[in-house]
Amino acid sequence: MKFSATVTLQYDTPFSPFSAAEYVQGLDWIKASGLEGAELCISHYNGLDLGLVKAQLEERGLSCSTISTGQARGLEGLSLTGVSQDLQEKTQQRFRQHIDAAAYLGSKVTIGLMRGGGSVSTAQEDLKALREAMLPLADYASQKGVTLLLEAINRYETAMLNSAEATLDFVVHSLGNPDCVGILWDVFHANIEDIEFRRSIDAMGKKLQHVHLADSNRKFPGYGHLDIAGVLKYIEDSGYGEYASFECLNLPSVKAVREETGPWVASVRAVSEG
Ligand code: LER
Ligand code: MN
Repeated sequence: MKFSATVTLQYDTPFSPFSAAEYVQGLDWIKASGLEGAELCISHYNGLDLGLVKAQLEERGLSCSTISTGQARGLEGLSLTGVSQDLQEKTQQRFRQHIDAAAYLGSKVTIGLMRGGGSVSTAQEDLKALREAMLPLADYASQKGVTLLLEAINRYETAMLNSAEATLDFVVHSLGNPDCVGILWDVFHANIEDIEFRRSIDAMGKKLQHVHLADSNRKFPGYGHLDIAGVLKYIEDSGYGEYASFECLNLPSVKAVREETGPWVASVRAVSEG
């Protein structure tokens, strides 16, 4: 298993202990903490020098694990479903740019909140609209050799695809199980929605392609009530070789997140290797 942490390139996020202006320091911190990659939050490509970012990663021997795309939902109202035709087209175009960037960086692309919010009463139509929006993106991603990560997100943030099992069912039965679409399983969301962690991990099998790490209260691992090290050991023992990526709030403090990430990863590695 590889580890990464959130780094934001343009707009600040509560999931990174560094501001966008400090993103190079964020990369230095990831390297010094012994992680393999950065999960890059990219909102848009206007004025973004991706060649520079790639060089900054390479100088440090780091990879980009996945491109986190959701900021543009809040900032620009972009969404694959439930918005005007114009915004849907703009969202398709933005995802094609993310896929091009991922092909260049050798990363994956996340589809999280950009799926749209949906509603419980329109669930069937919402998922049909999501299927229609995702199929052309899956075709494009497949041509470019990029994996799309569809994230299971809890019901307080979207009505669509809350649990691992619902997301798996959608990928397999609605999208036709394309190789280029995997599942992003976020332990914080799973603690709200899933029946049992090991059951989800077993059900997802090889479709599990990325993991987000945060404790039950979205604090740094160890500050809530989840046995995250145990969950990671189970995932690792199932043959998982992709990323586990920190996406926790800066709680209990920025200082704690900065100082504890390296030792926490080292302790998890010691357990899985021992
Ligand atoms: C995105 O990865 C996620 O987990 C959302 O909850 C962000 O708000
Ligand atoms: Mn997440």
